[in-house]
Amino acid sequence: MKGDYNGRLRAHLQVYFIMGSNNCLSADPVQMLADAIAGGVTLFQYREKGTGALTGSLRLELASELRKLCLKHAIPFIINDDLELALELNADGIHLGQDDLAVAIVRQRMGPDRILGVSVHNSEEARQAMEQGADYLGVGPIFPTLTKEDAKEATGLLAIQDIRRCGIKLPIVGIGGITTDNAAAVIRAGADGVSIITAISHANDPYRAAAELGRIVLSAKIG
Ligand code: TZP
Ligand code: ICP
Ligand code: MG
Repeated sequence: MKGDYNGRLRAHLQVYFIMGSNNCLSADPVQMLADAIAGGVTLFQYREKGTGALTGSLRLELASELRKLCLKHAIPFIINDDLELALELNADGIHLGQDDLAVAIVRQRMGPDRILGVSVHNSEEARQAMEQGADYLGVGPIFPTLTKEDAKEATGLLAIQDIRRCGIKLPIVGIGGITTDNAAAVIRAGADGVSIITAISHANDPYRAAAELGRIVLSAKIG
C-alpha cells in the first residue's frame, strides 16, 4: 500500500513549489516557504542546486527547518536528487533527473511508500520512468527558463500532450517558465499540476503568487 500522501498525490501536485536558498534573492527561505504554504502551495521540493548552493551542515540545517514546516502543515516534502538527505530527514519523497541515480535502485532503497518523481522530456522517457516505478512525472522545461543552468531546450505543451496520447496516465506536473499567464494552458494540455520556482520565489508577494496559481489551476481543471 502506498503511503499517506500517495493516494492523494494528484491533488498534492496542483501547486508544486520548488526552491533552495539561492532561489530566494534576499528573502529568508523558511519565511518564503511559510508564506507560500499560507498562500496554498500543495507540495514542496527542496532543490539546493547551482551557483551559491549551500552544502554540508548549512544545507542539512535549512533542509530540516523546511521539512519541519511541511510536516506542521501536512505538505509533502520532497528532496531533489539526494537519496541520503531524503532518508536522513525522512522525506516524503525524492525527485530524480535523467542523469541522476537509477529510478529502480532508488525505489528499492526508499521503499514502496515514499513518493518518487522523475524528470522526463518526452514520451519515451515517460514510459521508461513509469516502468521503473515512478509515481509522477515532471515534464519540461515546457517554456524557456533561466533557473536551471543545464536545462534542455523547451518542449512546449506538446511534450505533455504526447505523453497523454501514448496512454500514460501517471500524474504529471509541467515545469519550466510557468507563470500565472501560462499555467492554465499547462493543465489543459493534460498536466495535473504546475511546478514553479521563479514565479513564486521571485514574486513581490509569494503568498499572493501561490494563491493566484492555485485559483488558476483549479479553474483550468473545472473548465
Ligand atoms: N527542471 C526543468 S525546468 C526547471 C527544472 C528544475 C526550472 C524551473 O524553474 P522556473 O523558475 O519555474 O522556470
Ligand atoms: N520536475 C520536477 C517536479 N522537479 C524537478 N526538479 C525537475 C522537473 C527537474
Ligand atoms: Mg537532478
